[in-house]
Amino acid sequence: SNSAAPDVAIDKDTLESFHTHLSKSTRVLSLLGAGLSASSGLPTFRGAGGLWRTHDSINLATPEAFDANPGLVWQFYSYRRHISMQAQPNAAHYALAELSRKMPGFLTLSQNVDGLSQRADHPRKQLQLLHGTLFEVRCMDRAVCRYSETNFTDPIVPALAIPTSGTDLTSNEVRKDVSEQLHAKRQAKDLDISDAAIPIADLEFKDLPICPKCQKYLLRPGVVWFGESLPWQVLQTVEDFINKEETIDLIMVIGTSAKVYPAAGYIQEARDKGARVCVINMDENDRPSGGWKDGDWFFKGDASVLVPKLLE
Ligand code: BV8
Repeated sequence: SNSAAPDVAIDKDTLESFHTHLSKSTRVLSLLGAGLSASSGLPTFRGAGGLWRTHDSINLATPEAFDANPGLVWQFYSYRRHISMQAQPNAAHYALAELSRKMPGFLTLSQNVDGLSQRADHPRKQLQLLHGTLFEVRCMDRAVCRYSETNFTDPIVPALAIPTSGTDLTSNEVRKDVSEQLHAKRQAKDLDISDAAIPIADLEFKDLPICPKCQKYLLRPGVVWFGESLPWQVLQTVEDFINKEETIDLIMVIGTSAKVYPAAGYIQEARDKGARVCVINMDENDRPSGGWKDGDWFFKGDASVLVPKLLE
């Protein structure tokens, strides 16, 4: 559910000009980022409470990090699976799903791996998961074994249960206190699993998810790490949409710092096909690189409040 965000004042004329353009649009893209799920309680990667701030993303979201310390990387992803499953899609996720049903030419490109768009019944054919999802896991051996599965088991293996600080959890009083501490820690600052409250257990290979098919390699999260290519079928689908003959009317850039490529590059590609740009962001400084054009819109505020207003 949405945090009780203060109602966002939107300039009437600006909103009207956007609604007029949207009503005449047939080919529309959206590029979604972590800010879309912020109101669902999930931490973003940069800015206040950003995930990466306490960790260099290179430490946690690369194949090298996984090879070097699969236990640490799995604790990071197991935690994000846990909080993503606890979270609920917000009004913006539902509004985007609704627009998809009304507009066959609307394609959503999501950088988010939290699964919330899927749980808002976003039509699957109109949702491209640029960076994969936390809820697919696959064998590390992509050449021979190639096993992959959809998996919502939390924790995926017992050793990845969110460790408490060794507190005896028998009494409810203690359990309540620990969960409040963990929750407070989560809300108050970055996810820092190197913190004392969530000690990093030294997990052995045998403690981690092992591929049930080949029984030789670890399973890994089905996300795209830095330095890895986006799934070729996703790249193909997006390029096919963009390279169609007709122009693109609009790209909505929602809750993203637009710093990660090639995802962020789609904004310019849409512009090159005639699209006007509508940015929805909490921070007025987070505008896509490549300059601001006449006719673009910028709506400052919480996506979970703004997006339903813009798409109604
Ligand atoms: C690749 C999955 C090559 C894992 C992620 C140029 C071209 C190509 C590549 C590169 C390039 N330059 C650099 C690179 C390398 C790299 C890259 O882009 N690095 C960046 C840091 C410069 N790119 C790659 O490595 C990509 N791969 O290019 O491979 C290749 C090609 C062929 C063959 C082999 C290799 C792969 C990148 C994918 C990485 N994986 N995620 C995981 O999630 O753990 S990226 C991850 O970070 C997310 O998926 C997301 O994409 C990104 C976070 O960005 P945002 O979603 O924008 O979140 P952020 O916190 O930054 O911003 C939140 C925004 O919301 C803020 O603006 C904030 O103000 C706003 N906000 C907050 N609250 C709200 C709000 N707005 C509205 N309402 C609110 N309530």
